[in-house]
Amino acid sequence: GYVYEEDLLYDHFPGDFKWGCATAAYQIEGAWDEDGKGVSIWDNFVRIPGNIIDGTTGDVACDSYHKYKEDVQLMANMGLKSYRFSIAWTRILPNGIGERNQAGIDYYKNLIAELKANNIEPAVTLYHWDLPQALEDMGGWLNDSVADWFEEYARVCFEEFGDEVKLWITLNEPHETTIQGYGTGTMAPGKHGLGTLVYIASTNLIRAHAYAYRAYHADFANQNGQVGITLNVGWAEPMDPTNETHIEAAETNIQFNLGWFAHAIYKNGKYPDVMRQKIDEKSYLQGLPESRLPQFTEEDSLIIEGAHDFLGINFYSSNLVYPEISDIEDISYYADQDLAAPQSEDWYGSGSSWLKVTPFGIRRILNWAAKEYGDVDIYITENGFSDRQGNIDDLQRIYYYKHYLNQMLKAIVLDGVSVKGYYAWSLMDNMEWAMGYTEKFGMHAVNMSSPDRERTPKESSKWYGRLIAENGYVESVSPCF
Ligand code: PNW
Repeated sequence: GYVYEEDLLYDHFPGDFKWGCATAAYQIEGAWDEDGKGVSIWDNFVRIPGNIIDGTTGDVACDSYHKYKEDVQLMANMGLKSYRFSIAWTRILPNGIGERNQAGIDYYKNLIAELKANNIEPAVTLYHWDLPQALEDMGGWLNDSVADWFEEYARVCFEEFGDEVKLWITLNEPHETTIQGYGTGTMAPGKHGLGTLVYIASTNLIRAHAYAYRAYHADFANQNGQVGITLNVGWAEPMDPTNETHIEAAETNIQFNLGWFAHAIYKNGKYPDVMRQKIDEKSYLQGLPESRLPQFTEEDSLIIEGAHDFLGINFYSSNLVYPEISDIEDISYYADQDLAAPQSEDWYGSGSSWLKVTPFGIRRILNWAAKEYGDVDIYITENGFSDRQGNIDDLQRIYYYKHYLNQMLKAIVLDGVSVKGYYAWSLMDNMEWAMGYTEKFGMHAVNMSSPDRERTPKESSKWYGRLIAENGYVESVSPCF
């Protein structure tokens, strides 16, 4: 197993560092059919028995639609500088395109005003997985027109909120939208095409991001904001760091995860070479008439290349990678990589099967991204720890943040990576998608059995508030850390 680097660097973050917490509309808002909101793919997905492990829904969730003022006070108490939340597409455009819903627009205007009144900057995600059902009925992310639909929605948001919002995230984790939504079927809309549909959806997700980015810089540049995308990636550590084939497999794994979406946008308008080569060759050997990995048109390629003002990374955990040739009959995104990516038995666990505590990974992925994509501004748009009990005294969560954030500090101060901000996932316990309310990531507990959904600060929220106040690690206060 990998030995943790537990030694702390006592130093400060840059003076204008953006400290925040993150949430997503479906996971916290509730009010699923109030005030003219349209139906999203998640509103339907949760109603199919077996999809959500505890049989719950986000119909009410944390009721943030009604309790947003209280939520902003929780943030103010921690001294947050910024809040990352997502807009529910169906509140703005109930049918995905066409008619606007004023009550939905007003909700976000009020939330933004409340944040500003407390000196908290909004950082807005346009799409955190809740596609309008009306658009899914027309093929959703598999229909090439979705890039135009998304551009229309993005333009409405820029127009309505752009005077106040200066940090825009187009898509949250397109990797999960496509893998879980169109591959394994574990998330809405629950389609199964792990070696086929996933690459069609990924192509349209990348196009949609780029169309929204170009629309902003063509027609809303006077708003002076920045537009980027949020991508999730685990650090891939070679199982044997002295073995060249293990190093190569780990590199391949990062290209299939982060590079799948980042390469075209941050490098050259194309999918990573290793994906092109492997998927083209396997498609041929599988007797298919064409590669399962689409090509971007030349026109789209030009639109996509360079469509970014920053890179958002969601980072949680790591894997150990070694090469393993897969069966050619296996038509799957995982088989396409020809590798195995287990997690070490020695790594401390969490409330989520996939989340092992690996602080070293955040420093390594930040350095990897800076080297691969040049000196791009990076935001960690999510990072956090789950448990099952939801204990208020959450020392494990504090341990996680303390060591991950110190590794991020090392990436900034010792390695010179341009990290501009950090958003903890999450402000409060919430609807954890297919895991319902069983996995808790919050710095605040929410009483889900009470109609008032009372919030209670956990110890981690206090620890985070102290870190923000110090803007770094100070040896003299380390006992209370
Ligand atoms: C993110 N993985 O998803 C999402 O953006 C959040 O909405 C979610 O609540 C949070 O992480 C916690 O799960 C992820 O398998 C889904 O590595 C899967 C993975 C990572 C993040």
